[in-house]
Amino acid sequence: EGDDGYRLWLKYEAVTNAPVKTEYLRYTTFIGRSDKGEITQSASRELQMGLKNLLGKTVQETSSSAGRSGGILFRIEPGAAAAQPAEGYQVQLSGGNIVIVSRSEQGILYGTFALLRHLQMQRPIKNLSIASTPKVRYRMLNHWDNPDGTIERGYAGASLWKWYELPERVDPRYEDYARANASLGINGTVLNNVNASARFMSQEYIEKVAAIANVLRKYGIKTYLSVYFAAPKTLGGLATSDPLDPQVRAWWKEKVAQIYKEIPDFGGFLVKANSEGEPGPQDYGRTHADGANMLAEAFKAYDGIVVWRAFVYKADPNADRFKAAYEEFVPLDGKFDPKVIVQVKNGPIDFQPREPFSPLFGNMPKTPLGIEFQITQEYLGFATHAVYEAPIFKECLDSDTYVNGEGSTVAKVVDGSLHCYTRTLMAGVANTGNSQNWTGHPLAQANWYAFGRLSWDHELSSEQILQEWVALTLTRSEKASGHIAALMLRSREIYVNYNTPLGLSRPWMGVHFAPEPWQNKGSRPDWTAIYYHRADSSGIGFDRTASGSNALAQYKPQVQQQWNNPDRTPLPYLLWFHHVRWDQKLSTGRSLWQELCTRFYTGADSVLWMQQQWDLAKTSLDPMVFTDVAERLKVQRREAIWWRDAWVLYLQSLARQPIPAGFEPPK
Ligand code: GCW
Repeated sequence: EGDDGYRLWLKYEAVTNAPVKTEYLRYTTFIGRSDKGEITQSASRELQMGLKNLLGKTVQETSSSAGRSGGILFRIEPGAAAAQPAEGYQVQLSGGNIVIVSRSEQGILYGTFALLRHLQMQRPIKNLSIASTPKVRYRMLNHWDNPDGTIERGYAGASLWKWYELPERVDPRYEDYARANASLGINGTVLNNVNASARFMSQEYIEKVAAIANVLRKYGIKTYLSVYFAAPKTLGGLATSDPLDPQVRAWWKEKVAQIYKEIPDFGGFLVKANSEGEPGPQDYGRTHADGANMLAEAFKAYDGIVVWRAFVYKADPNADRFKAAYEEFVPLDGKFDPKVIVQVKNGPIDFQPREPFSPLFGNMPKTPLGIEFQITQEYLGFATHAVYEAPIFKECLDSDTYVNGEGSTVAKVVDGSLHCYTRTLMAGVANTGNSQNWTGHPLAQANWYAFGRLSWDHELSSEQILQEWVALTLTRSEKASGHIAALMLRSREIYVNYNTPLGLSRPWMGVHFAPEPWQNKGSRPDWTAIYYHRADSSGIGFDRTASGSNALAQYKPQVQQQWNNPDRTPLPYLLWFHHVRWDQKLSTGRSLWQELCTRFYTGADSVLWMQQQWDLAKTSLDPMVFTDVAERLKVQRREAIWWRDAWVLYLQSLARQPIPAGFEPPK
């Protein structure tokens, strides 16, 4: 019987090492829990289930643990370390017990998962001392799930949410979903697509949503909804959806009240407005702030928030899409209601394999800016290519904006420390679906894991997170983990090499996963390939310096200096900012054309190396997982060649240069 991947990183496999097991048995004779909360109840249940599997033992819960030792105690101390976020926790040895301390029930739950992680990794209990607090307050998944069960840019099956059978039937999988998220510290989820259906605002759907919220609540997760800005008109029958219209405002107020009646801890709204054809306040000559503030007003009496996306760009062939969000949003800094968080994609364009950080970070000091990452692999090979994304997230978070001098990283903007705001948010576009293993590609589970862990603590390293995930999910063999870690840590760079080397980007239309660099027609000028790469007979790349679109001017001078001179621009960013001649010599000693070819070819060939690494781990892996990944790597190899050849053949028609020696020309 093989592992179908359903249990993710919560497998709780039996501890077989005798001394470790003996130590664990000594500290797990009871669970001491005196409060009656439903979140600590989940924690206790998880612990019981975990210990049952890890140690083969049934552990009873008791409310009277005074004077006893050898157990695990939950201790809620509302006054403790009041300066710390309530969700933080400490797990340590005290009086012969393992004690999990927090100000809140949620913190106890997170501490419990930290302890279970510790036990799964078979670390010693002697000297046990784990303390952690989240750096970001709203740690959310965004599902792009539609009411008909499809998922926009989803590659792991259909939606987890079975709207047709809700609210009566509550799929047990919702609880496993909640457990997985809570184990990472995720505390919010937006159930539906930002290209939102107004249907979610109907009483019928609010009741369905409430049934899911009832499950998630037990794990400290709040439920949010994406809203269709024109709902007052389409659903409410009003003549307008103008945010300054009193009737419209009253409609939203009423709607929010209706939601809170069913979901008393409702999280709030996520809004995509005036973006890619979605309606919004600009339809009525109003601003994003007018729209967001109207919704914020409807939440006045409640805890909920409004998350307003900054993903906007107009279909202007002469404009640079790179600059659009900054141009629309920076003038609104300071105009948003305190209940609003503006959610910004990590890069200025659209979840490309590599992007510079969005210039909005640091340039709206009076507005809480949340960051949006994409976990689902829209531009990263769907669910067939192995791409470990933590390095993408980290690269952005660690980028220095220089807004308050050196060290003003994106992470410090996002965690609020730079501009002193407390409503901080990190969102990830989910890669989950109803595939048995949740994410389609078994290794894509690591991306969900990495996002969650980073949303809690962005200082964790990609390596550290990966090591954890591999040990919890795939194998504890050191040798095998070494091969898997090598493969995964290099996977993003390899993908970039065969897909978009040297700072190319490819957010064009079509199926979003077919190499069509020649595509020059689309329903909008900025929905073509040539708009982005600007290849011609002289060279390739988008000039964003003063001689071009001057998008660079949106960054602080220190950042501009990194990228404004083609001779000094680091190669990974070169074509993001410069149109470079084919025969231009680069720092590698090769011409641009030769360098591009070298990257396409070595990138595609590196997939062979990935296959070798995976094969070397074989004997330590579950056969089902091994085969699944091995077969996907074969597809990846084939498609890497497909990408390479498409680019090389197309670019060769412009560059008119031979394929460098040593590389076999495409057939
Ligand atoms: O990346 C693009 C996607 C759209 C998506 C949009 C967005 C939900 O191709 O599918 O729509 O971004 O983020 O709004």
